[in-house]
Amino acid sequence: MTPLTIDAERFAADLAALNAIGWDGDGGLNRTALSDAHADARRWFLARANAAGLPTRVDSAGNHSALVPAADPAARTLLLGSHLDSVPHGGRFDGALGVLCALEVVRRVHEAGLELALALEAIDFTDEEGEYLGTLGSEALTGVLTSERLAAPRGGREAMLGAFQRAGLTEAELVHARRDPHTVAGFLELHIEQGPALERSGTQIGVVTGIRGNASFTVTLTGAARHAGTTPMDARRDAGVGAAAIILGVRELVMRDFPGCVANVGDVTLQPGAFNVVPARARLALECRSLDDDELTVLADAITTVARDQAARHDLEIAIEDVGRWTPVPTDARVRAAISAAAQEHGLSHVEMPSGAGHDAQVLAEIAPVGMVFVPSVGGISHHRDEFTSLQDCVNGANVLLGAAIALARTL
Ligand code: HGY
Ligand code: MN
Ligand code: MN
Repeated sequence: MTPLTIDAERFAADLAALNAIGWDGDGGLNRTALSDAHADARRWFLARANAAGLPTRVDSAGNHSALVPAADPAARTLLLGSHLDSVPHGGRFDGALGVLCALEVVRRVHEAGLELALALEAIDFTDEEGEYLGTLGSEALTGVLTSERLAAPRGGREAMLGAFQRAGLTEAELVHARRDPHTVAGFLELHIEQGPALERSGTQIGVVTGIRGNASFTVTLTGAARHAGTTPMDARRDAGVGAAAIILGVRELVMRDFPGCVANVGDVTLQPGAFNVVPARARLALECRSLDDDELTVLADAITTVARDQAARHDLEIAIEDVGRWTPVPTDARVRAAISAAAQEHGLSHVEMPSGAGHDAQVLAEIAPVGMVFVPSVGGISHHRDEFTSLQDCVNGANVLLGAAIALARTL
């Protein structure tokens, strides 16, 4: 029996329309969480769902959903989705492709009039990328969002509360987005790989085995502002030099002692920030990642030791603040099997592989079995305007998501 497939023409038109929302060409995609462009994309999502005759819902964490109820009103729900927010100057496929594929899956199930044992829900989670918090919407839905996290969000508390206000969200209401875990049968996420493996091996579908964990910190170094022209080089407490020493020291540590891990300093701000003043303060946005939780702890400790040693060497005070920790998680064998079977059914090559990037799926794993479908990223590029996945690869992924969702709605 030929498997149900998506409406590729409608899907392609929707992908082009969605890609344009927040796209500024040279600068890439600027659809950061709770921005105007993000709100435009979310309105577009609801409108497309309504146009297909699907009921929609927005919860108190701003998660946006399109629903296909099951015949039995007490049926649990299989969630499908990802995130419409992007990093600054990002790409058009990260997250957005997963939301569009989920929308197309629920539209096709609805149109085909399939009677499934589970309700289906295409969901767009709020602030996955961490403009403010990181996986905010999925943490609110699973109930793992804590007041400690909200007290020290990666993007700054004032900025987060301001964004909430503009978006009509309130911190107090976030907790009401929590779902009874017994109502969630599972979570399926389609995502671009964001790395080079599938393209290099010429494989069409990635069946994700596990998702890397992440420990994020802000590191603040304090030295002394001095005249850059008159202060002897050996008499400076230069926070900028300390920051550079930490960046290089962390890279050296990870490449020498943690081969399967990564670390990144994605932002450095120096103050007062003038040509002719020795920097008194440096703030570093630092993260590190591992597929194993114990290793992540050892890695994070080793990195903070390097930071403290370099601060001491450069006669700087140091403050290190933990601003987020995402646990590495395995995907569920049943979900992996359904994805592999769907790829097989569509005659698509597929391979099991880990995810180097973090995803909402690793948060949903706290309450339900999860799985991820990867499609190839051209050149392995992501979080950049050149991020690209071919239309055929997108359609392949959506068809696999459709097949896996139908199978899981009968077996989970
Ligand atoms: O950082 C990540 O891995 C994801 O893009 N939020
Ligand atoms: Mn993503
Ligand atoms: Mn991303």
